[in-house]
Amino acid sequence: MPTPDLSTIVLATRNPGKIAELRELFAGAGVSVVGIDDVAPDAPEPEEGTASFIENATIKARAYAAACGLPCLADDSGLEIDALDGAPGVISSHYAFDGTTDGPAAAMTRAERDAANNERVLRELGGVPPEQRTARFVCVMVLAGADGATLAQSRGTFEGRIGQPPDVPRGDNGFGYDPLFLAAPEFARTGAEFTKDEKNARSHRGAASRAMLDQIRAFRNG
Ligand code: ITT
Repeated sequence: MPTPDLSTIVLATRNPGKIAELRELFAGAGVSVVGIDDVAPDAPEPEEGTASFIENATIKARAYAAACGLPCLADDSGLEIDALDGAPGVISSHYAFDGTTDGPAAAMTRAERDAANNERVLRELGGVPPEQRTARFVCVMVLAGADGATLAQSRGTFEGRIGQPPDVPRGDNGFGYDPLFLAAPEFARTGAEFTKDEKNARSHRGAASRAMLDQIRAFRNG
């Protein structure tokens, strides 16, 4: 197989929080990283499934690679809460709406959706004691070549617990469920209280990115 040209990789996301984290993580690897809106602002958002993180990341990477003709890196991520049998899982971004992306969810800003999701999680965990509020963020990454073929996959996790009000929500950094998520092993600070560098060093996306970068370097040295 010829070595793919990975000098420029498009991040298959419009989530500004994720783009900021990933730019930071890929900086210095000699790979130029651009957002989908930089190269194909009109690319339609692909319809994600509800089967698995890997299926969703593959759908996103392939669709955006086809739309812009460049290698595309997609991640799919979410929060798994043990006491909720792994929910919100693949519907983390729209949990307050049972995963539905149209209707009232479509009229909300990302911040409003995050707040509604967080309220639902706290409501459903009402009365559950701290040691049973274990949870983890999961991130799966798929790199698709310009032709849509899968070139590499990686996975990372970030363990913690969902805090209890009024102790949480807390913190101004990050996004999504970060203000509720007390990171293991200390359970002292939420994901929203880590600096960007601290979060990247410990997070699911950081781990998945480093594993992906190792594979990209291997291609480039290849
Ligand atoms: P794209 O599909 O455009 O990439 P998205 O926000 O929909 O953006 P996902 O499908 O990966 O992203 O959904 C992940 C959801 O899981 C996200 O909206 C958050 O609610 C939550 N999540 C993932 N990583 C997180 C993190 O590091 N901190 C807090 N919440 C996170």
